[in-house]
Amino acid sequence: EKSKSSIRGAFILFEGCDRAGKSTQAAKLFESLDALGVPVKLWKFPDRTTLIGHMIDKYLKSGHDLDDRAIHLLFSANRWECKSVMKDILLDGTTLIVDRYAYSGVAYSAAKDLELEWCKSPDIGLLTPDIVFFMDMKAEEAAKRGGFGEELYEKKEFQEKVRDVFMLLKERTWETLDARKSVTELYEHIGKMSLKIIQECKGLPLKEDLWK
Ligand code: Z5A
Ligand code: MG
Repeated sequence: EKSKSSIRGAFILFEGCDRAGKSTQAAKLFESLDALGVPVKLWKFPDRTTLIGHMIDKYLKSGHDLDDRAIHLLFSANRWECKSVMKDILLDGTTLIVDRYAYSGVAYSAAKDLELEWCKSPDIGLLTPDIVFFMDMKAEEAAKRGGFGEELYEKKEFQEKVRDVFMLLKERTWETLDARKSVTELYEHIGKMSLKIIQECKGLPLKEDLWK
């Protein structure tokens, strides 16, 4: 058993469609918290470093024909295999910045017309983020940014469907941000909000009730 210090880290999540700037903001937040001496780690899903992550990586890069439900369950399994390590990190007092999570899992699969409730069910009971920065932008505009179209899901019409599902998943922990703003302008808000959440989470129990 881990020693339970009363001060835990915050679970800060970045979600959104492709090229919305999630990884850019996650890295920026990591650097500035780290520079402030806040214990912090950065995590990305899919976590392509694990065995399951390797399968997902292969699927995304090759467009390898895999049953939609099977790949959905692999993305979810990839989160479950990381849960206990993420939990230990947070309970140790380290803030975790996560780049994509179960909301992406549901959004991309439901956009392939799998039932929303079915898509949510394998992730029920995962760690619950304390705040979700939802980077919102139309696929049309995101497509103008670099690197669009290299992987399987990077098609405009599909990304619009993904965005529609994301909208259905909004909860009160969500902060919707206009992802068309400049990196600096977005970060000003994200940095401030994150420091506030980190303070608020201290002493609060860690939640493991995603979608319960
Ligand atoms: N997927 C799934 O199906 N199920 C799941 O459970 C999970 C994921 C977890 C791979 O994800 C795929 O997996 C993804 C969802 C699916 N499919 N798609 N599409 P990924 O996270 O590995 O995807 P990615 O290829 O790394 O792209 P991304 O994460 O979507 O991009 P981003 O992180 O949001 O954007 P970025 O890399 O920070 O920025 C993109 C570009 O825009 C870059 O050139 C930046 O310099 C630029 N940028 C960033 N911010 C700005 C602003 N504010 N202004 C102008 N330009 C900017
Ligand atoms: Mg990214």
